[in-house]
Amino acid sequence: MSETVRLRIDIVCAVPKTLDSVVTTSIVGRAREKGLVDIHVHNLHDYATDRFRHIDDTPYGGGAGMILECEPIFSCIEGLQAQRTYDDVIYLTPDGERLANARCVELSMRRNIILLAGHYKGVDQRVRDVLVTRELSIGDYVLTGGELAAAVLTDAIVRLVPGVLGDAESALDDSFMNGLLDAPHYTKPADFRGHRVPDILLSGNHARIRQWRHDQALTKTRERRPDLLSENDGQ
Ligand code: 6GU
Repeated sequence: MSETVRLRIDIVCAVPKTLDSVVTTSIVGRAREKGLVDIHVHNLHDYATDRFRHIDDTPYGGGAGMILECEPIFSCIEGLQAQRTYDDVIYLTPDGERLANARCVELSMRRNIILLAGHYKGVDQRVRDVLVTRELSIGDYVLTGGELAAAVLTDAIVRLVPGVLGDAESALDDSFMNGLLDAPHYTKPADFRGHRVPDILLSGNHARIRQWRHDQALTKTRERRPDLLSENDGQ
């Protein structure tokens, strides 16, 4: 409760319910309770100007799908920017830069960020031209809305904020953190239905265990993601 807030995330979206569980449960919920991160979800319908609270309209030039209008998005985001300075306004969209670990690390060190989740066919281009500083996609597939992508990004960033993970080491050993996939893990029992834990892990020789884990990580990365190795030449 008494920790200082390191990162504030404002999520602007059309379907806030999608984000409830991510923001309130597990590690992200605990980080918020500890006061390490501050997460606010804003419903674009609250910024609609008509009494039907509509926030989207048909596209100029015709075609299928609805486009989120400028007015509610500008009103919400400019209202936030009047209260504090934001380092980034990030639009979640399948045609954005594909999210990778390095970007999550960078964003975890920001002070205030806004995440804008699109919906339907996306937002009016003028929102992107004027308000947005960065566009991110969470992978090469299409979701029905950006809310789940915003939830994924929030989870990935928050766990990297210093103090959020209990064991300070654990984020450093993750897949991707050192450019390699993670080594295999085992817990008790040492023999489960005849499937034995590798002897090396029971040996108590920590130098050899560290070497074994590194070798395993390297082998797995070579097999599954050789593209990661070409970026750091295998060590
Ligand atoms: Cl950020 N949004 C949507 N709607 N679909 C996606 C995505 C984002 N990233 C991958 N697919």
